[in-house]
Amino acid sequence: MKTLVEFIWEQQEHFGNATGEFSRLLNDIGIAGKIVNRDVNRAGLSNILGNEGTVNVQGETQKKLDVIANNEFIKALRNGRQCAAIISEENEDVVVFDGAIGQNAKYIVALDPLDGSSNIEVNVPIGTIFAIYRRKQIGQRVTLDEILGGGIDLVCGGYIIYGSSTMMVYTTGEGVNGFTYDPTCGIFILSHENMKINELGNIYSINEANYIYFAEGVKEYIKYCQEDDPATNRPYTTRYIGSLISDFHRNMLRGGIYIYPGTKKNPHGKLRLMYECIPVAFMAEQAGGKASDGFRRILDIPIQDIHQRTPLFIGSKKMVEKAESFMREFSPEFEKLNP
Ligand code: P6P
Repeated sequence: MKTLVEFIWEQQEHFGNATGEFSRLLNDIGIAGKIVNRDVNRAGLSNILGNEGTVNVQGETQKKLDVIANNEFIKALRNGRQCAAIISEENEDVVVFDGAIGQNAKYIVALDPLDGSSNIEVNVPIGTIFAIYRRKQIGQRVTLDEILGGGIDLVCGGYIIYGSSTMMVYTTGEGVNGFTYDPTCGIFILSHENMKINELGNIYSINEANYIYFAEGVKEYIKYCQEDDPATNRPYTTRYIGSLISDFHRNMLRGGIYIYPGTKKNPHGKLRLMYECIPVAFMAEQAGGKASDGFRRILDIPIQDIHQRTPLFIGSKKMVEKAESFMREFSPEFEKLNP
């Protein structure tokens, strides 16, 4: 049995001269995850279900738990003093910490504190998604120019899924590892070492209610998934939970493809680049999978706005490549729609 803390310190030794700051930051995220897990698990009993009565920067109704989760992560990261600033789905602007940490801490965390929160009332798994960026220079207060001007490097992508069990899954570029939370002793324990996505799966995950708005390439790929061809294990089956982390976690364990495409109405799709797509793309690639916007690697898309959206095709490598081939053949015009 290896705990998250033991694993983090072991990895730190592997990095040789690590100072322990990143390890402490990752542990701070784990602490906030435990607190959010407690709140999510008791939501029906503590009058924290329902809407906050506000909307976030995306114009989406904020659930009470969205705000609670956001505040818990900001508090844990501020107290941990290893993070200089936070980019959150729930905050329009970058949250830069006051004083020395806002200038001298080495890391910036981009966060969707509680993704899929519209599912909370119906007990569907939801998740926290995070990316950790290392600052190229410290000593001055974090600015938007630093973030958008190439002043940061991605060093970690991860999520915490609050499901039938709570798990923390992350990568620092050395493979993907999953830790299951043991509530009886309050620790995350390594349960899924070196996770790998099958090159080919038989599950496709997309909200087909939007079918009439999809690009021809997406429509053709859906038809491909539904064709009767036992030699290629088709028709595939479809699963769509409506909670990115739940759909992605299934892909990590069983293989498959998740698509949230751009449409003629919303060519950039719905999901946000910095704190949803980049973290899951980093993990997908580290697990042998693939992640693109239908044409370009997610991790190569330039960050031009902290709340920028992008289409997302992610999961089993061969399935993403097949979907990309349909996009190239039937919807080449969509390639130009994204910056
Ligand atoms: P739709 C949740 O709001 C979310 O950001 C993802 O977690 C989820 O996959 C997607 O949106 C669901 O969107 O339009 O299918 O309801």
